[in-house]
Amino acid sequence: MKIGILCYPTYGGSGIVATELGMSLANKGYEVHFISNALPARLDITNPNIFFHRVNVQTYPLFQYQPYDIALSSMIYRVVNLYKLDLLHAHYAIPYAYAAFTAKQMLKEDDNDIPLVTTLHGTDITLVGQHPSYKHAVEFSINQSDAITSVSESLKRDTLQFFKIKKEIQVITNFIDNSEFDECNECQRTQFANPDEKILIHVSNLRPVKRVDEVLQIFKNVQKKVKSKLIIIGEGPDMEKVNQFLEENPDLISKIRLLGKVNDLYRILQLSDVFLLPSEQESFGLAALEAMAANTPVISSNAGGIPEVNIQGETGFLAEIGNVEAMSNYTIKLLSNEELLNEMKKNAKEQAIKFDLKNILPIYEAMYRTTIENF
Ligand code: GMT
Repeated sequence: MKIGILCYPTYGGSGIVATELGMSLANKGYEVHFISNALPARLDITNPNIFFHRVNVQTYPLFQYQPYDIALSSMIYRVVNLYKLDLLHAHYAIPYAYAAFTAKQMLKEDDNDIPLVTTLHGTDITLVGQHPSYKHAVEFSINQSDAITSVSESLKRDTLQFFKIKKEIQVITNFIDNSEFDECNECQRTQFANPDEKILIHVSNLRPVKRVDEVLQIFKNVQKKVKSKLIIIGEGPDMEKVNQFLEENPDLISKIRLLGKVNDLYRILQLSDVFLLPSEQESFGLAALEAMAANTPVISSNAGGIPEVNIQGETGFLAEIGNVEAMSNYTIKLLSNEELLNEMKKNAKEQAIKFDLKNILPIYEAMYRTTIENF
C-alpha cells in the first residue's frame, strides 16, 4: 500500500503521532509519503520506504498572506499522480483535510480520485476549529473525508457535540512505542537533583492551554514539603510567564531547570518521579503517555481525554481543571510515600503497555484496508 501522510512538522502531538505512525508503516514495508512544509521533527528520512515532499509556498509581493493551502493541495495532487498513492491520511482538519479535499477534486478530473482518512487531534475541534472563521470549513472537510478517526472517546463526543458530522467516527487512540523506552543506563539523576531530592517534570509547547503557571505554583507548594527540583522541557509563548515567576521567586531559580526543546526526551522522563499536566484542554495527552512509558506517574487535570490515559489512584492522580491545591496535595502525597510512588511507577508502565504501538498499528492498517475497499 502507498500512503500519503499530511501533517504538521512540529514537535506537537499530532505531528509526532503522524510521524511515528508513518515510520512504523514504512518499517512494515508500506511506502509512506510525507507532505508538509518542513521535514517532520522525528522523521527518519534514511528509511528507503519513506519519502518527504516539501510544500513550496511561492512568495509574491501582491499576497498579504502566503497561500499555503493552495500550494499544499497542488503538492498533494502531484504526489498522488507521480507515485500512484492508494490513500491519503490527513492529521488535522485544517489545513490538511481541507487541502486534501481540493486535491481530490482535481484528481477526480483525471479519473484518479483517492480515499481520504482524517484523524482529529483536538485543537482543530476544541480550540481553533470552533472559531467562526474556521468552523464551517472544518465541518465540511471532516464530512468530505472517507473515514474519520479521533484519538479519544472524549474528542469523539466533543466533535459530535460541536459539529454536524454525517459519518461514523472511529476512535483509534494514540500509541507509544515502548521499545524506545528501554531501561536507560546513561540516565543520570545526579545531573538534575541531589540523591535526597525528587524530580518533577513538565513537557509541553508552553501554550496557554497547558497552564504552565499552575505547574510552577504546584512546584512552589510541593518543594515546601518535599525536597525537590522541577524540570521544564519545551518552548512556547508562555515562557514569559516562567521568566516572570522566576523574577518573583528568586529563591526557586536554583531549583528549576529550563531545558528548551530536547531530542532524547525519554532519558529525562526516566529519571523523573512525577509528570505534571494541569492542562485546560487535552484531547488525549500524549505527553502523559510518554511519561508513563518511562515509568513516571502523572498528576493532571481531568480535562478532555486525560482520564482515558491517566487513571485516578492507579497511574497518578487527577483533579478539576484549575484546582492547584488538590494537584499540589496529590503530588506531596505521592512523593512522600516511597511505596506508593513505586507502585504508581509500575502501574504507569503497565498502562503505557496497553497503548503500545503493537496493539494500535493493526487497527490503523485494518481501517486503511476497509476504507480502500469501500471507496
Ligand atoms: O497540544 C499540543 O501539545 C499539540 C496538539 C497538536 O495539535 O498537535 O496536540 C493534540 O494532539 C495530540 C496528539 O493526538 C494530543 O495528545 C493532545 O492532547 C492534543 N492537544 C490538545 O487537545 C490541546
